[in-house]
Amino acid sequence: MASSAEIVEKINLDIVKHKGEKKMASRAEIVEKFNLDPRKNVVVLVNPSENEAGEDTKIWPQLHPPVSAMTVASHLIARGYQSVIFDMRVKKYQELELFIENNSSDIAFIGTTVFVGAFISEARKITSLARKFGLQSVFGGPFVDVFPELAINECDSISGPMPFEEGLDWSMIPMSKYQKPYLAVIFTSVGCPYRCTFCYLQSYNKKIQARTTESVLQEMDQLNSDYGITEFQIGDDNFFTFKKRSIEILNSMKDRGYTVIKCIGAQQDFNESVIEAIDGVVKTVNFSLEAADEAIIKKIRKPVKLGKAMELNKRFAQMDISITNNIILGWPFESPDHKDKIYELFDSMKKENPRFRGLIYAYTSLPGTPLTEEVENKFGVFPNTWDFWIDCNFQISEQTVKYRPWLTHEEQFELAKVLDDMNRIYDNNYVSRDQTKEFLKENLYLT
Ligand code: B12
Ligand code: SF4
Repeated sequence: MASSAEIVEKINLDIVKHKGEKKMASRAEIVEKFNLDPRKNVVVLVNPSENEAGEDTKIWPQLHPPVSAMTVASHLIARGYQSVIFDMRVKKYQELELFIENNSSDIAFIGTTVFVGAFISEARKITSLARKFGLQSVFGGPFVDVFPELAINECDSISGPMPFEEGLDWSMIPMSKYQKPYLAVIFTSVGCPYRCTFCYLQSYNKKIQARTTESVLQEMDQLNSDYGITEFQIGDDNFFTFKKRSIEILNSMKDRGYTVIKCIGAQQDFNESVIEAIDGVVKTVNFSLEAADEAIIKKIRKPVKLGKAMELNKRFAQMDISITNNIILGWPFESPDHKDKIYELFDSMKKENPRFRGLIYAYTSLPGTPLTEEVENKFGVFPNTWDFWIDCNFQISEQTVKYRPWLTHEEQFELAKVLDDMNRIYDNNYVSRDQTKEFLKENLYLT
């Protein structure tokens, strides 16, 4: 059987080898690859919801835009396809079905983005809908990249990640100055050079791709002139992979009076010139530690040092910059005092920087990562089926205990309580644990 990487390579929609160079597939090549009717030129791209369709805006007033679908749509539009995005977090299935029914004679295919979790079962619904109207269902997205051989059984064709050079056409979704319902999240790059063993980037060979400074600024300028937006979030896995480029982007943003509400970087990349460029333009920096214990940090190959985290936290406090730092509890191979080490570390970070926010998650095995493989070697292989990964998310529930076989059910529900308390204490702007507890007690959240 061909490996996942070979299958992805074989079916990749947009990259075709051309005398050793990469070039974008033309419309004719897309027609050939997917066996499409060349007369049909409408593509429906569906971003499934993990909640009931159309309900997300009631829960969160601001949503991450459907960037995956927008990226695919931008490619297809450039090749003459009219692309329509249905984001099922804000739309109902009846609306999607009605659109398909009214336009089925023009629809070339229905494309769906699939992440691990509830998105998987939603994607299955989309295939049924496509079949009802005799249309092709095409899947892409991070889960498809990890398990192409499972995905292909659930649809008609699959496609790997696409080249990533141009900005997105934001007129495909409703945008507004107030960033409702969508935040202005710009991806300037994808991928990361580090090799943390738990990270989704290690599940498959995701290449680093970075856009030019000009293309990024052009996209921001467009959002500014169309909607008056001056504040942007940067969605990159690691914005500082290519420091010179990131510094150029930040300096040009400063010149234009733009700000970055949040960006993510790996601790190692925050050198003097990066910190200088961040000053006065970035409001929140996320540099995650993932663990408060050097032994775990070494085991997961995270390129961080706890001492440097403290220094950075202090520097950012002086610059009035907020910090968010993700940490994971419940690692396989974790020592029992990890919890205490997190309390100790986050207490000191909060004391140094009242704008420090710690976000604590339960470790959950993600499909295909080296750490999941290690877990499987020790605790047994997870079923290699489409259905198994439907419940996968970072919350602890009856449905998700199966992704942490090194802990009993009881231990996991105990862990859930600790996470709850920790998040209440550190995910806010109070300076000390005592001060936070006082406040929460008064507000009856914490007993
Ligand atoms: C925004 C986001 C979310 C948003 C979803 C927003 C949305 N679109 O609806 C929310 C907050 C809801 C979310 C939730 C979760 N997420 Co999330 N999320 C992301 C994030 C940060 C950005 C996604 C993105 O826009 N990427 C940028 C685009 C350009 O890249 P892309 O998605 O890979 O798309 C490319 C290709 O995949 C392909 N492609 C994509 N779709 C399609 C469709 C077609 C038809 C084709 C042809 C090609 C194609 O082309 C695109 C361009 O190259 C990613 C991390 C990341 N940096 O990617 C995690 C990520 C996708 N999430 C992940 C996870 C684990 C989760 C959660 C399970 C976490 C949790 N809370 O418990 C939940 C899922 C909940 C559930 N049970 O269903 C993992 C997925 C791992 C995997 N192998 O599937 C990721 C990769 C990060 C991680 N932590 O490891 N997430
Ligand atoms: S530094 Fe972050 S994005 Fe990079 S491999 Fe590690 S966890 Fe993944």
